[in-house]
Amino acid sequence: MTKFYQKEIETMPLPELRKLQNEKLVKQIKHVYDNVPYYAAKMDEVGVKPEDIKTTDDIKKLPFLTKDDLRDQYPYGLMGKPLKDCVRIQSTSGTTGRRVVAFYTQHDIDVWEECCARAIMAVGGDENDVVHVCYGYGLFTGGPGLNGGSHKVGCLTLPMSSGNTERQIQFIQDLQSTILCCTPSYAAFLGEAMKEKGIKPEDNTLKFGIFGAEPWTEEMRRNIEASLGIKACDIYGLTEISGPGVSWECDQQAGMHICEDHFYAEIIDPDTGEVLPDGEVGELVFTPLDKEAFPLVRYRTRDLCVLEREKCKCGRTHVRMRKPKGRTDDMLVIRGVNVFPSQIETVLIKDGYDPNYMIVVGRENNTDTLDVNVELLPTMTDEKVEQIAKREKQLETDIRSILGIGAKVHLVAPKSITRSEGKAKRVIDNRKLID
Ligand code: DLL
Repeated sequence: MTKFYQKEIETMPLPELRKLQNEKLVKQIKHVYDNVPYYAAKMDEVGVKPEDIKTTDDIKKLPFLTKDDLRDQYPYGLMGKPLKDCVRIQSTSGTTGRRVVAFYTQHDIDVWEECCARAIMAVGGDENDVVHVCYGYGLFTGGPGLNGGSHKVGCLTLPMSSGNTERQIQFIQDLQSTILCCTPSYAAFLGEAMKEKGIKPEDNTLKFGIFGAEPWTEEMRRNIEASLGIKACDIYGLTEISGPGVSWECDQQAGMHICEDHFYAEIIDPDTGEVLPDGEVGELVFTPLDKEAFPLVRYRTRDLCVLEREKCKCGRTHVRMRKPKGRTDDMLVIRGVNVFPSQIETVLIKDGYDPNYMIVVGRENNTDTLDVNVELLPTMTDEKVEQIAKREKQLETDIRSILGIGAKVHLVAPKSITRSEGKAKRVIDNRKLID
């Protein structure tokens, strides 16, 4: 039977939900206009005043915010509360120049953790569960978000963080973990590692998985479910809006319910900015309805997906989003980490190479692979094989220190990478992500 963390809100009849959203939106836009001069100026520019926003239908009058605005205003320019009222920051994994830093008041943390608590109970968890969190902890929102949600439900929480697979397996066995939280690629890897150790799916205590932070397919879901002997559910979120828990799948595994009492979602045409009807693919845009410290309005996520309104069998009324189909920008999510081609380019140029390279992303055994082909300079072509291998190792070390994940570097002959007359194509993404 479906479990709920906040049943009344999660199953709220639509007219009541709309009323709640409208009330919150009116208050929120006033809060932003009064406290975020940067956004107030944007509203003034298009001649919209807080009084013009009475219902969610009016939201289309408001200007968008994009990642560029966030980079521009880094770090304090979009804050809605003074620093003394903030208790936490989290940050995206982008490491070049200006990363996105999001601020939280205690209220913001409570809302975020409640959304994660909803996700844990929606898959079937309750206070009897042992929640094994191997998302990264620290600036990344994965670990802290699920950790907080698990506390709210009252589960025994294992703050494992990522890596050290031997120890993960030992703790799963010794502490009898029942809910696994990590990226789907790491879940697949754990499944493989357990198999190699001769641990059968029916021999572990795991029941459910809450996997997200990167795109994954239905095929991958089935593989993970079989290899770990669990039910695997998707969870979505982004640092700018709070972190994991913005939406999540219930035990029906039929799309991710957006916590609509906290986040108003729209789908827009990424080229024109026009709002699209439910069921059409477009860019997902969020307006948090009660965030205090970092209150973004109409934030363009660059994630492409579809919203579905039909009522879910679980009884929840909140809209569902399908798995994101990709992104409108060039950011790659590799093993859950955000990677920009420009980060790799920076390393290459710093190490003395020309920017003639190709990034090849693939997927082997359900884990993302990252290869970087880089042209040798003509002056290097006479070097011995050992010398070239040493160069490759050096680049791999430098790329890892910037990205935080490993890449395989291949130095190739000068002029062997196709030049482009228009925009350069730097990435070949061989992962088949669209269902
Ligand atoms: O990845 C938050 C998170 C942590 C979500 C743990 C779920 C679990 P960021 O690092 O800011 O935040 O990256 C956000 O990752 O815009 C999507 O492109 C992608 N993403 C997140 N969840 C999913 C998912 C966290 N379930 C960016 N499916 C987002 C596909 C996802 N893509």
